[in-house]
Amino acid sequence: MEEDTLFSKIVKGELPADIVFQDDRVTAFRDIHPQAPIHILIVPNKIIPTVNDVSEEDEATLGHMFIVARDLAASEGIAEEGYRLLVNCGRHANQEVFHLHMHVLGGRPLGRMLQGES
Ligand code: DGP
Repeated sequence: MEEDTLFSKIVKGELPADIVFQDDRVTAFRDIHPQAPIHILIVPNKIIPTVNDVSEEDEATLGHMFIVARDLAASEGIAEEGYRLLVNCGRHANQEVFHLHMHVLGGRPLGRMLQGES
């Protein structure tokens, strides 16, 4: 049997989280350490550890994550001013939780994309 992740436990309701959206493919919840006024994580309900592990059969779910991001940006009131969608993959990107997730960040100007870049 596949080993649970922190996020698969949240998906199944075994760990508490501030869930803002859930359907049969994805779950969205507020990040426990928000880095912006709005910081939501969208995760596939199915465990995909990293972007390196995605397959063709995940295409619809991954596309659906963008639709959910769009709708959440609208409902959270950040669609017009703009927001950032971010997916970390692996060590150089500081990925902490090995269950693929899309960060939705907004509610303030977010600066340039990478720290230390002019
Ligand atoms: P990343 O570095 O891309 O793997 O980001 C992991 C994010 O997950 C990080 O912003 C903090 C968040 N996080 C870690 N543990 C929990 C948790 O138990 N609950 C929630 N809601 N978020 C968590």
